[in-house]
Amino acid sequence: MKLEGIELRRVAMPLVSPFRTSFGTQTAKDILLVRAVTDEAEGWGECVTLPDPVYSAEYTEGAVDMLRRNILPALAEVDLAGAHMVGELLAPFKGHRMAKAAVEMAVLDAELRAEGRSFARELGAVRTQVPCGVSVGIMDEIPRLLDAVDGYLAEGYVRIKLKIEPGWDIDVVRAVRERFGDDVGLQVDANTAYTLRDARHLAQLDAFDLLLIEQPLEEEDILGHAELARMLRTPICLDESITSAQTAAQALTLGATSVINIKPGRVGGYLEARRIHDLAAAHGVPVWCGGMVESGLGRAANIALAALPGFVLPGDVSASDRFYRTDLTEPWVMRDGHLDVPQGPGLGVAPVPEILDELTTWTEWIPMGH
Ligand code: OSB
Ligand code: MG
Repeated sequence: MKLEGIELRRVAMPLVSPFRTSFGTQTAKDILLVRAVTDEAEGWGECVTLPDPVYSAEYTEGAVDMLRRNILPALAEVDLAGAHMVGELLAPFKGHRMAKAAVEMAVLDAELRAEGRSFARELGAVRTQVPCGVSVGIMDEIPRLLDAVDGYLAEGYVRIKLKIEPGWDIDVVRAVRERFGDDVGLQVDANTAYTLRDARHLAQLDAFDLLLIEQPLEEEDILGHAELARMLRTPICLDESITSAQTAAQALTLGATSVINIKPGRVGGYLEARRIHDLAAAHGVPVWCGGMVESGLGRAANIALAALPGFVLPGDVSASDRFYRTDLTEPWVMRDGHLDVPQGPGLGVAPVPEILDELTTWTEWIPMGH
């Protein structure tokens, strides 16, 4: 396989409704795509950065700069035999895992399409369908939230995740339990909005039999999460803090997390995501697939990952219409609370040309010949 060039592309995708988390409100996505063109096939990668460094240190303009300045020049210098080489080639550059992940995904897609193999097969999927969870944003008032949850349950989602922050937590969870009962799979995500001083407050969540609480404390506070874990019955699940298999191993050893949210972009790509899956499985620790409001491209790869055996909890793997009226690809449609794992070569889906053209705001071609 010979990498001929990489196209960077940005697409503007309106969201069906504002999505509010403890770090801010998104009303539209400005998605950075990476298209890897080889002599045999082309592949797509999706960069999951947000416009501002409010979820993690990365942000979209920074990813574009890093791709141009360091990542793509490093790839241009070598004969790239496949996606397995990307991580090691880029290891000299610290951090910037979402930017690295996007390139690795594009190269992997091109490689797999050329060979006629799917992401699911390559990663080790054991299921042909995955159950769908949905992440529900913070709202202005509880009745509106209950209407939203009611709608998602009616559509068939098998698990609800509520975004929480101080002032939007215990009462909200109680209201959802009172209205929808104890059988609904329910979890919460704080996106680092609390401190250890809130431990007794957060312990009130123990009354509601939640699947887990995601990332209550700041990203770097592994020991704080270990201490909090000893004070709560609700399992702690790290998201932001887990940036690699190495940090995952440390967090597990220290007792800071008993479940892991695996997001490929956050950890540098689907191959590192699989390593974390394998590590967690060896520890008997359940994992689930997180989301970053991906288009149909990133969603396809996430569905394939979520079909690995250790993904025993439903992920933030929802249908296209959870976020988008028009997806870049054929829409992902949920049936009976599940999505079908894509089985075609590579991602098994590609952007619809007319939709891609219409939503594209910028492109840049970077040749790779050397
Ligand atoms: O913390 O899981 C998170 C979206 C953007 C940034 C961070 C998070 C999220 C979500 C949405 O919760 C998950 C999805 O894509 O469905
Ligand atoms: Mg999260």
